[in-house]
Amino acid sequence: MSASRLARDNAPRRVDAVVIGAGFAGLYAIYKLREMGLSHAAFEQGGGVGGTWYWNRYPGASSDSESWVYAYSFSEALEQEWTWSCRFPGQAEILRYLEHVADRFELRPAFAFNTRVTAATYDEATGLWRVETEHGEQVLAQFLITAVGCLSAAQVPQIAGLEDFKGRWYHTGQWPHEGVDFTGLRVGVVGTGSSGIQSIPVIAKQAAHLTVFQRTPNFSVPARNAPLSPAQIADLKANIKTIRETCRWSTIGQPYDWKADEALKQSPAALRAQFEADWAKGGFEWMFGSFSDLLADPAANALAAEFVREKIRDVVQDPATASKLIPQGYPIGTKRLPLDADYFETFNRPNVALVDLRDTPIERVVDTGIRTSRQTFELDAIVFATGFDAMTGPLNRIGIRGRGNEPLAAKWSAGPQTYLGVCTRGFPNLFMVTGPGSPSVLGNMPTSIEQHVDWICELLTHLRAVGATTVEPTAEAEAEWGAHVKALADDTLFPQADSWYMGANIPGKPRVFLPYIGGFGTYRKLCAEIAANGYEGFRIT
Ligand code: N01
Repeated sequence: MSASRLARDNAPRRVDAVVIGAGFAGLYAIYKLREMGLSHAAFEQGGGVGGTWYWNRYPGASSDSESWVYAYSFSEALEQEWTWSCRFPGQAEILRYLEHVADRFELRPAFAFNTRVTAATYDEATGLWRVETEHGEQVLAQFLITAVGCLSAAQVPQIAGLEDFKGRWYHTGQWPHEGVDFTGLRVGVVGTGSSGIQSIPVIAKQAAHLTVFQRTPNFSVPARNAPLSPAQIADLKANIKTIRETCRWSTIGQPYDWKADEALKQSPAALRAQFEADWAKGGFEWMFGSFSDLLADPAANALAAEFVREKIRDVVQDPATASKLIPQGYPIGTKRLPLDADYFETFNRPNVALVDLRDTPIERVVDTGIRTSRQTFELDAIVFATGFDAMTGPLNRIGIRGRGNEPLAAKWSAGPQTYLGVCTRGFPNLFMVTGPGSPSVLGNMPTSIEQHVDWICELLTHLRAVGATTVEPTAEAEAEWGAHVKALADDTLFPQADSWYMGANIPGKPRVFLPYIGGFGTYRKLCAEIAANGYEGFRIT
C-alpha cells in the first residue's frame, strides 16, 4: 500500500459528536443525536450494550429503583410494550431491556464495541476533539459526550499478597459473563455496601461456607421484591405518564417525596406506626419518602437509625454477631442505603461467619486465603464487593485533555470542578452525562440521564441556531456552582460519613461531596431557567 493511501486510510474520521459508553446514557444520547441529524461515532469498552448492567453480573445484582421507573420515559410505545416481571428486576432482565431498546431503536450500529477510548484531546486551533481508541482509530468531533456512568471504575483494594492467592478472585463490578459456580467452595466476601449486601445472601445459599469481611457495618432496608400481577401491570401502564412526571420533579427522581411532617414532631406511637408501615412496604421510600428532617437533623436521624438497629437485633440470633452488624458512628442514609433480601437473616445460617475488620484487620492475602491480625481464613474464592472510584474515576481515567493540553485529572486533583455537573471550564464542548456536581447518584439514574441528555441536546441545538461553535462555562459560574454544591451538602448530615459520595473510599482522593444534593426537581428547574436565560454562566462563541 502506498504511503499516501495509508495516510488517507488512517486519516481521522470527522463527525459532529463522539459518545463514550453504551449504557442507559450512551444509548439515549445516540437516539437524540440521530434525531437531531448530527453525525456521530460511539465507543464502548464492553462487548455489548448495558453499561452497569453489562458489567455487574454478580449473584443477586438487581435494581434498587422500582422497575417501572428504572426505565426510559422518552418513548410511550416502549413504555407500553415492555413488561417488567417484578418490582426490582435482576441484572439479566435489565440487560435484556437495554438490549431490546438498542435493537428497537437501531442504536447498536452506532457503537464500536470492545473499544476503549484511550485519549480525548481538545485542539484549540481547530476547535475539535481528537478521540483515540485502543485500536488506533482516531475521530475528530466538535462535541464530546461522556456517558461513562458514575460507578464504573471498579476498585480492587491494594491488599498485599493478592497475587499469591491460589484460588480465584472477583470484583462484583467486573463479574465473569459465564457466571461463577460457588457450589462446595469456601468463599470470602470483602465489603458490605450495596453489592455485598445483594450478593451475600445468594452466595451463602450456594457456597459450602461463606466468610463476610466487614469493615463498616451498614444500615439496610428490606427491598420486598415481588412479581407484578397482571392487574398491577395494567394499572402501572395506564398511569405511567403521571408516575414519570412525578419522578421528574421529585427530590430523588422517584414517584414519591419527603412527607411534609417532621419525625421530631411525632409522638413515639405515631412515629413507630409510620416507620413500621413504610418498612412493610419495602424500598427506599422508608427513608426518602419519609419525614423531611431525617437527613437534616441529627436527632431525627438518630430515631430512624435506632429503628433499624432494633430490626437487626430482632433478626440476628447470635447477640455477638448482631452487635458487630449494628452500624454506629455515622448517620443513617449518609452512606448510600442498600436494599436487601434477607441480608441480616443470612447471618443466622450455620455456613456463614462474620469477621469484623475493625477488630481484626486484614494483614494480607496468602496463597490459601485471607490472613487477619488474628487468624488465616482458608478460602477457595474471594469476592471483592469493594466499590468504585465514584463519579470522577470514570472520567479521569479516559485521558481527557482540554485547552493547553491540561489533563482533566490534573484540573480535578483537589476535587471536581464543574458547572451543573455537565461541563467544566477549559474543556470546551465536553458534556458529561451525570457528571460530578449533578444530582445523578442521589436518585433514580434513568430520570437523571434523560434530563441531562435532553438538556445537552437542546444546548447543541441552540449553538447551531445562533451559529456558535463553542460552549464553555465561565470561571465565575463554575466557582459559584462548586460553592453551592458544597454549601448544600454541608447543610446536611452527609459529610459526616466516610462514604464514596465523599470520595472517602479511595485512598488519597480529596474529601469532597461529589453529587448535587439540592434535589432533582430543583436542579431540573434550575437547568431550564439557565437555558431560558440564554445559557447563563456559559460562554458561547
Ligand atoms: O460499593 P461501596 P458497592 N478492606 O463503596 C468495603 C451502587 N450500587 O459496590 O464502608 C475492607 O458502597 C467498604 O467498607 P467501608 C450504589 O450506588 C447500586 O457495594 O468503606 N473493606 C464497603 O463496605 C452503591 O452505593 C446497586 O469501610 C473494604 C464496601 O467495601 C454503589 O454502587 C447495587 C475495603 C464497598 O461498598 C457502590 O456499591 C450495587 C478494604 N480495603 C451497587 N475497601 C443497585 O442499585 C472497601 N471496602 C442495586
